[in-house]
Amino acid sequence: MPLSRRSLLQSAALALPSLAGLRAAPLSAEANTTVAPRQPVQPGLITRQRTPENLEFPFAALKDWKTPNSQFFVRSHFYVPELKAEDWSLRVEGHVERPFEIGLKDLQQVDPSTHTVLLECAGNGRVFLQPLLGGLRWEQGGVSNADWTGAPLGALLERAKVKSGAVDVILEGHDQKRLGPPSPPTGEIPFSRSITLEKALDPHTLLAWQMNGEELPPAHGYPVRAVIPGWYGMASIKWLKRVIVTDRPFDGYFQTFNYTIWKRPEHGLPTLTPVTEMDVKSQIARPMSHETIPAGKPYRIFGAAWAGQPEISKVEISLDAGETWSAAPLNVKSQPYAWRFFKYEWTIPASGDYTIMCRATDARGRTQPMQRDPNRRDAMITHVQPIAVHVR
Ligand SMILES: Nc1nc2c(c(=O)[nH]1)N[C@H]1C(S)=C(S)[C@@H](COP(=O)(O)O)O[C@H]1N2
Ligand SMILES: [Mo]
Repeated sequence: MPLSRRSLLQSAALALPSLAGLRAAPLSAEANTTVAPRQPVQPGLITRQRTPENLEFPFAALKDWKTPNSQFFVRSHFYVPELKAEDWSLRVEGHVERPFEIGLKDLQQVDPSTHTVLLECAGNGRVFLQPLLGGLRWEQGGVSNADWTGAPLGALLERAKVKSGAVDVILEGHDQKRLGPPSPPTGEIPFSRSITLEKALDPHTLLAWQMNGEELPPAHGYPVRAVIPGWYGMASIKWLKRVIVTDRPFDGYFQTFNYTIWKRPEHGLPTLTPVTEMDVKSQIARPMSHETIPAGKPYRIFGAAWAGQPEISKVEISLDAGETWSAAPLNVKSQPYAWRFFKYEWTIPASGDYTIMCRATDARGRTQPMQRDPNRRDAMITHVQPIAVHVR
């Protein structure tokens, strides 16, 4: 019996609720999971951890030489302390003749200066380690570059009159926590790190209250943080509380249990050594890994290189997985402690799969290695990374 138009519509309408039910099923299953999907708290940043909030700069979108504050990567171990500028003060003490305390207004009168300084987390690129290790799994974006305005730490140490025999300067943050296994010390410990007295007296070493001309955002250390140019990020203590001068090297948690690499001094015995100065490194922002790019058109490879204090003198590109290398033109803009952009106009020969690499050399003659040095444990990840692309 042929169905009338009307009964067809009726049967379609009857079918609808069951269809809708089918579609709804996976959605409600998702809603039942313990962690509901949320929007990133900082749009434009990649979430690596929600609590505490650890956020990666989207390196593939690299454009600005100075990273906007809203895109600057965030690395916080414990939490973001809620501090008020009016109540904040810093204590300078330890192996000094005249310990003192200073508030923000007075600190801002101490020879303010502005420097562009790149910060890179010592674990940037950790996701590329084989085998994978503990710690945050950064891809390429545990790095950013900004202007910092602050007082030179050296001027404060001068005021405190450092006693002879001083070697280290401990920087202590307001954030503190009872640490987990294995075998943590008792009680809460603040995030803290030491720098050498020599580094503390370097006129570029700042106690900063501004980032790119704005007051420090809470996540970046409000109201005052240290900026230790040329050292990996862990030394640039946020939410600064105390500066403690010592007459012996500091052996705190974050430079013994953590942020250390193996070195082999002359006697050959592996010696655990705190991570300090940055090594030379470069990264390709574009193309991205696994990007498909059109054949028969020129393609601009683009990225950044940095080495801490020494300037970048050369970046080379390989289009054949490291067999052959050619120099990539460097941006004119080059400054110690900041990154330098490079680009390379690639005339794509034919469709197929290509493995692109970059490697930088700095003014000290250091070049990125092809192989990972396992003595570096989970830090200082600078070996050359392959970017696989598909051309068609
Ligand atoms: N007080 C405090 N300072 C800190 C940290 C922290 O967790 N607490 N993290 C350090 C690490 S490991 C890095 S890489 C940088 C990151 O600075 P940012 O969050 O402003 O990018 O801050 C450093 N200073
Ligand atoms: Mo870090």
